[in-house]
Amino acid sequence: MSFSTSDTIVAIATPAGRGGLGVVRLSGPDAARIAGELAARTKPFKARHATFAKVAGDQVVVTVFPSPHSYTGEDVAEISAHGSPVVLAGILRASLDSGARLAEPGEFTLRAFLQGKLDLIQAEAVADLIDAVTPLQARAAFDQLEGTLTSDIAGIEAELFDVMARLEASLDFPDEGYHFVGPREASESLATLVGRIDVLLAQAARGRLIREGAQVAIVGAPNVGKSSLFNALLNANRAIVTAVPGTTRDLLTERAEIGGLSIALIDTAGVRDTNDVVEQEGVSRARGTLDVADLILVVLDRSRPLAPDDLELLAATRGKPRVVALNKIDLPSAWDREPGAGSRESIENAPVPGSRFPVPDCVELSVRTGEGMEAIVSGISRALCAGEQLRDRPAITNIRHASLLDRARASLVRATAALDKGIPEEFPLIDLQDAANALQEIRGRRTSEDLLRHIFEKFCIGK
Ligand SMILES: Nc1nc2c(ncn2[C@@H]2O[C@H](COP(=O)(O)OP(=O)(O)OP(=O)(O)O)[C@@H](O)[C@H]2O)c(=O)[nH]1
Ligand SMILES: [Mg+2]
Repeated sequence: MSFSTSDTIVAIATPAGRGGLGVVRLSGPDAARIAGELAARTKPFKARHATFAKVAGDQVVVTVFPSPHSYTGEDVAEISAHGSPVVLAGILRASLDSGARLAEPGEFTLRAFLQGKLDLIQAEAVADLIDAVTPLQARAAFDQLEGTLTSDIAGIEAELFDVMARLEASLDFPDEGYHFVGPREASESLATLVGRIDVLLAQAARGRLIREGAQVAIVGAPNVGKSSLFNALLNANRAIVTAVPGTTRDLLTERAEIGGLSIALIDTAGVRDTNDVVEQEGVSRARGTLDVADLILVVLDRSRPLAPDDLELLAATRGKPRVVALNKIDLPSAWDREPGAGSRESIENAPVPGSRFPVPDCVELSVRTGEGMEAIVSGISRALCAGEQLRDRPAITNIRHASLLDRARASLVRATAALDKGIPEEFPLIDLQDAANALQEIRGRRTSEDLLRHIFEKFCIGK
């Protein structure tokens, strides 16, 4: 990744493959000159006007955006051609021959950041927006691109600087016997800032879930209908379903969208003791998901009495985020008929110390008839969001932002405590400086090249 902006970069900005249109984008001091050369023009292009031209044997439309009114803040030329990989490669080659350099992933957005068109929050939001697979992910990223989080952080930073300036002034003019800000007043202002950070952090878990999605594992004894539920949630006939217990042998993972969340749904082998080595491996993988999944969907078959395997899974998932699905309610219930062995009572009294069976997260279901499917979907999203509404978009979705906010908060709390104890200003000021640094890092106003490299290399080429 190059941090120089003195050369002109070029890339195909549209996805690989054939399409109606394809766009080649140039950015840098020579962008307009190169576009002019490719189009064999004698006059310069009119700024921000779509101009018909012939480039590399294709009919194209060229638009030149002079600095600073462009995506990168530099001179930009966009060449819109027919979406043929051959044509686009020809334009790319001609641009390189005229002196452009191939852009690295994210380099256009990096330049926008270096030119001050975007801060780091917004640059990261560009990548999130491109990667979004659910509308909620896209909206949360778009809010950040629009600058909602930027202005929240900037507001906190500005107030922090104000407190710091006044504390420093008190320090610099000790003889005046005048405090620009008393320790009490300073500590109260800082407590307000901690409150504002807390509001942002409160959304962080949900925000991360929206941005990164969650792993949901479907577990249960053999033949209870795990794969059937997996297929139903995916709306696709992905996993093999048969009446033979032990059908699924391996983990199957597919992306699904549930309640606006992007989810990695995992189907697992039915858990039971078996002598079959292949199945044993499947069962051990199934058990392994209990430790890694964000949510466990425990499936029970209500048409047969609870077996020791069911009880074992209920015990193993107790206390973890889980939803219990009672499947096959289209069949007569074995639990009503046989109080004792298979009744709900026996789940509640499953041989595990601690809490009762949590009835609220228990959903009755028939994958065969579809009854209860809506309840299971809302049960999953409720369990994942711990009851919070997913409709509103959280400002904090990115773990980098959350951890820097955590650091700023901790420093503010330390400074507040020191002020309250009457410790001389220079000590709390060290903590306040650290809080300020953390806030500045969020927006990218203090960043190492390594961090920038790390963030921008995840972009696609041409962005
Ligand atoms: N009546 C009824 N049968 C169902 C229902 N859901 C699944 N089944 C049937 O139960 C049998 C087992 O279904 P699967 O989805 O393969 O069960 P599984 O839990 O994945 O089984 P293993 O992979 O062997 O652990 C199949 O014959 C399904 O058609 C349901 O809601 N009602
Ligand atoms: Mg299965």
